[in-house]
Order: sequence, then structure tokens, then C-alpha cells
Amino acid sequence: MNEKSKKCSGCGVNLQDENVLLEGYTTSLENDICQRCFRMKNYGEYQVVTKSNEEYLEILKGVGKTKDLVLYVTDLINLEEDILKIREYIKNKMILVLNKKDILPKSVKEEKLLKYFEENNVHFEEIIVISVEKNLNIDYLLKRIKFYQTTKNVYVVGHTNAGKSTLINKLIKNYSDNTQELTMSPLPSTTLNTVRIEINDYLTLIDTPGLVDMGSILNYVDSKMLKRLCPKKEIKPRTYQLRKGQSIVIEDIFRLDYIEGEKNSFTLFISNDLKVKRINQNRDYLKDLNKVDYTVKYDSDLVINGLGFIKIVNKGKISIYIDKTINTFMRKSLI
Ligand SMILES: Nc1nc2c(ncn2[C@@H]2O[C@H](COP(=O)(O)OP(=O)(O)OP(=O)(O)O)[C@@H](O)[C@H]2O)c(=O)[nH]1
Ligand SMILES: [Mg+2]
Repeated sequence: MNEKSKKCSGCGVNLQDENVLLEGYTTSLENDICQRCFRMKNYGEYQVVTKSNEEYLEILKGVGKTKDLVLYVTDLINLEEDILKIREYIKNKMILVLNKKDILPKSVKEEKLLKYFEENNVHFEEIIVISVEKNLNIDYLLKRIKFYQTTKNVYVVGHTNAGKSTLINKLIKNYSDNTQELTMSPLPSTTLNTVRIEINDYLTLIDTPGLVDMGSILNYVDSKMLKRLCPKKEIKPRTYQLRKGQSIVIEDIFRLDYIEGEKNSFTLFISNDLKVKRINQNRDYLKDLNKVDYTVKYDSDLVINGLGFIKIVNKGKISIYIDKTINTFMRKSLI
């Protein structure tokens, strides 16, 4: 293969002009981006690529061998169960960047979010709430990057879809003459390899492919449903007052039965485009899905990986039904 080292400036994959079926294909090696990126950027035609997490972990290990500053980007609606897990791979100085603040209701204040992480002993050099979409705290983030950086290089890591590439594009746009544009998309695994972007003589950001969350609902729905699942605007929380013996369902993907407890309040923080309804608990609807029972403590969230979360005010017992591949867990309420 000729010019093997030329990489796609959108997703980092090695460019090749020989096999249209393989990653990195482009009609001509004169091009800067691969055909997949070209189609995503110009036509919004998304093409799913399945990445193995081994490659991602190799990249993380590589980052861990440097002394460079790392931005760990995560999506506020899809916070991972254990944010500190990243520390097992990387001991570098790290800023936790909580992205997509615009999706949470405006009533949720930044200070409250920061306090939540403090109280749960999530320690980083600093935790910064941002919204790339609304340009919230991007100036501040850049200041703090300058403050903590140890070399020119700063790595941007995190789960797939957290908004790493979108953030770097924003920093390029706001602070650089560089015209490079990374590919962004609502699908998992958009970025395929590391990509270096010079912001200026003192700062080079390095985009990385995200860790694929095998337990996320995003991996198991078709692209039409995917568009509806990912909130694009501020979530309008929907509250249901349930007595024991009552149930709610989200589309045909999730069912919740309130089994035991006082009258209770369930507030859904999920995409506004998803339909929610009450059903009679005697019906068998969705009961063929995998059942999980939870004992709910006072003021908890049930998190459904990739979908969002349900804030439950009082203690009680619930049963949920969902595809067995999708990870769910309880946490102290974020909001
Ligand atoms: N509402 C909202 N959406 C955002 C924000 N930042 C990024 N997104 C969206 O999140 C999705 C994923 O963004 P990417 O930048 O491709 O995510 P990534 O972390 O680079 O993902 P991978 O390359 O797959 O690891 C896109 O649809 C973005 O438009 C934000 O601040 N607010
Ligand atoms: Mg990316």
C-alpha cells in the first residue's frame, strides 16, 4: 500500500485507496479525509464501525506512559457508573470535563453538580462543567488547560459520544487559525484513531477514539431510534406519581413496575422525543425482556445506560424490564 502513513484528518484512520470495503478508503490519496468522514460531514450519512475496546485500552496505556495533561470528557446525561475507573489506566494529571450541560434542565445549577462529585469523592485536578453546544465555560476550560499542562500535548479521552471531537473543533474555531475539522456524529465510534491538532505553538490537542460502552442502549437500536434517543435540546423532565401496583413504559424498550412503597414520584430525564405511558401492571407487555429488581433508597436515580435516568424520591421496591445487554444501576440522585 502506498503512502501508508497518511491519516484521515477527520477520524485518524490510515487512508488507503485500494479496498472500498475496508476502513480508511478514499478515492484518491490526495484527499485529506476518508470516504466515511466525507459522507458524514457532507450528507449526514452515518456508517457504523464496530471498534474493539482493546485498541482503545492500548491508546490509553500509551497516554499513561506520558506526563501529559489529560481531559477526561463525559456526558452529563450518560455519566459512567464509576468515573474513577479511568484512573486505573492513567495516572496523569487530569481535568474532568462534564459536557452537555445544555441538555439538563436550566434549573440544575453548576455548583450543585460540582458539589455532587465532591461529596462522592470524585477527585481530579479540577472538575469543569461545560456545554460545547452553548459555548459554556470553554474560555475557562482553555485557561485551566494552560494552567495544568505539562508539555505542549494535551490528550482528550473518554467514552464514545461524550463530545470529545466536538469540543476540540470548538477550541480550534475559537482560538486557532487551523482549518482542520474533526468528524463528529451521534453514532458511537466516530473517531477511529488518535488525531493531533495544533491549536497554537504551545498547545496540541490529541483526539482519541472513545471507549465503547457495551452496556449502552446506543449499541442496540437502529439509526432512526438512535436519533430519538439522544437528547438534542434541554430535557423537559416528566414526573409520574405512582402507587404500588402501577407501571410505566418507555416506548417498547423499558418497563418499570412499582412493587412496594408509599406513593412515590418518578421523574424521567430522557429525550423529549420518547413516548412514555402508564400501563396496567397486570398486562404482560414487555415482560419477555430481562427483569431486574431494585430496592430503592431515599432520593436515588435509576440510570439506564445510554437512555438517561429516573429520579425516585422515596424508598421502595421496583422491577424493571429491559434488554439483557443494557446496563442499569442505582446511584444517589444527581439532581
Ligand atoms: N446537546 C449537546 N450535544 C453535544 C455537545 N457536545 C457534543 N454533542 C453531540 O454529541 C454527539 C457526539 O459528539 P462527538 O464529538 O462525535 O463525540 P466523541 O466523544 O468524539 O465520540 P467518538 O469519536 O465516537 O468517541 C454529537 O451528536 C454532538 O453533536 C453539547 O455540548 N451539547
Ligand atoms: Mg470523536
